[in-house]
Amino acid sequence: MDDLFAPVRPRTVLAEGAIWLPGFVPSEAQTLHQVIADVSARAPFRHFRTRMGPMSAAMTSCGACGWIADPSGYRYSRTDPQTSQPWPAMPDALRHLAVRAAAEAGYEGFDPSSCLINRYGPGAKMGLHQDRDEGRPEAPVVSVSLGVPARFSFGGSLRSDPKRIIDLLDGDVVVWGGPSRFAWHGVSSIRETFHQQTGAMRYNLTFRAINAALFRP
Ligand SMILES: O=C(O)CCC(=O)C(=O)O
Repeated sequence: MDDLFAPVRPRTVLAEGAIWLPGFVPSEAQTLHQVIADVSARAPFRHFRTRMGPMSAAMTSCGACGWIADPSGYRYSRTDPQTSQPWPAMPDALRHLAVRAAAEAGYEGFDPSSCLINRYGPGAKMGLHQDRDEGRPEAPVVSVSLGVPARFSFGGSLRSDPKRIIDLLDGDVVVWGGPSRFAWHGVSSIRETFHQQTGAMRYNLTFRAINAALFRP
């Protein structure tokens, strides 16, 4: 039975072009966990090493391009540098979810070519950043949260712009595009807590359309 006293979390416009859809995916959650396991069996989670050291979130990708980082910087690649193989194809369950969420937020015809899968353990975080390497500024970013909660900061196109701080729960989706496409955003350190399906972990799926011609191999 639903918890009658659970706070109502209405869909919320975070800024022009950016919308938070609380609890958008609960019925698909089981399938998504299986899909994450299948993708990571072929393209294992890893902590990319940047100039500042290893990233605290472990990552993998599926789709035509995957996001990668190394001491020379950040970019997309058509192959997984760890296996030298193309990234696993994006499973239909993921693609359909992203297309449906984008449409719900007003972005019809979203065609994601990359899904970055982040895995955060307790204490892992993601610093404030913009997504600006995709070469497809007209396409939104679709971000799906699974597992334990995360505190998400969402600002404007300047780093110094004021931020909205929201708690993302299992099944929440945030979509940003249009005037918010280059909004600064980040995730605070994940608190040690428990989720029935993911234990202490949080997973985030970030779907983006990429201009693959800009990236090789
Ligand atoms: O984990 C999140 O909610 C955000 C992830 C993110 O910003 C990214 O992967 O670029």
